[in-house]
Amino acid sequence: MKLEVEISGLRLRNPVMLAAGILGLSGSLLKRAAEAGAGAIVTKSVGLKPREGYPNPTVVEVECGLLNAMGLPNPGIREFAREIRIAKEGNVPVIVSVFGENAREFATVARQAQDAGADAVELNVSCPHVEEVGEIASNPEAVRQVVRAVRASVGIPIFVKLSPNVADIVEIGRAAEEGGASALVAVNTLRAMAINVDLKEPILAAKIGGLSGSALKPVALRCVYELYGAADVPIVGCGGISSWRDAAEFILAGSVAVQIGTAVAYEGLEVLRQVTKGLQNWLTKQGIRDLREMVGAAHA
Ligand code: RRO
Repeated sequence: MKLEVEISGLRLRNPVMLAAGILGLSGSLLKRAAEAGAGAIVTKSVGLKPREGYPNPTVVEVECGLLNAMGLPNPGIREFAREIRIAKEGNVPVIVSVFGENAREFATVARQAQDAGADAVELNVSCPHVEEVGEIASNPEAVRQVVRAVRASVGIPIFVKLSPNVADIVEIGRAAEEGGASALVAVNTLRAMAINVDLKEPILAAKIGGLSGSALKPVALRCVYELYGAADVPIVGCGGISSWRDAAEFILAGSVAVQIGTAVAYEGLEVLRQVTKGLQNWLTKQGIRDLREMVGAAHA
């Protein structure tokens, strides 16, 4: 029985990836995710120059998930190159999440990520609460231009991480594909907030952040379902996945692989292997030899 998937030439031993952000930018932590069974790992987003991010509090737990507004903290791609090399010791594809303030900057960072050994890049056009970056995701022309610029500057696969905070995700997905995306990742976090009733003020220092975890799952699943068939490139599901059943839903909706983020924060890295094993048992019980037979099966 085959759990291996190929996404635009990138071979994954299983379809369960570590999502961007959750383990930050430490190469050795990312390597541990590979050792814990991930099929591929995605780094936290990295930009051209070092960036501090927002002051605390940057994360708050709400009843149905996690709210974060980290504000893209990162050491800049030059400094990060060393961590990419360490992450690669895990022997699974390392996908470097990159961002920029414009198409040129995206292309420069992506090129440097490629030079440092990235197996693919994931373009973060969808950070929900950093204006210069988050706005790209709701503008199809801007998405097309960013992807086109990156396509002209790198030879590795380009994943584009889409936002759920848009009226028509299909229009944005198609724009990414037209620009030269190799795969679409659906989705980043949902714009959200929490208020401290005693202090009568927003809890996050940035006031508005992104919601991840179980509340996001049905939204993300709908996004994958809508994109399937509308886009020819593979779709990777992301949002509130914490069990093999969640992952199976995303596969049936049309994703060839899934990314797990918040559940790693709650349950640890073991969740990666648990989800993979669960998927394996599911396929065995259904008498299915190749996971790919299940991709999009809910559309029949
Ligand atoms: O760093 C962040 O605050 C952040 C990013 Br880059 C993102 O893409 N999504 C998110 O929820 N937080």
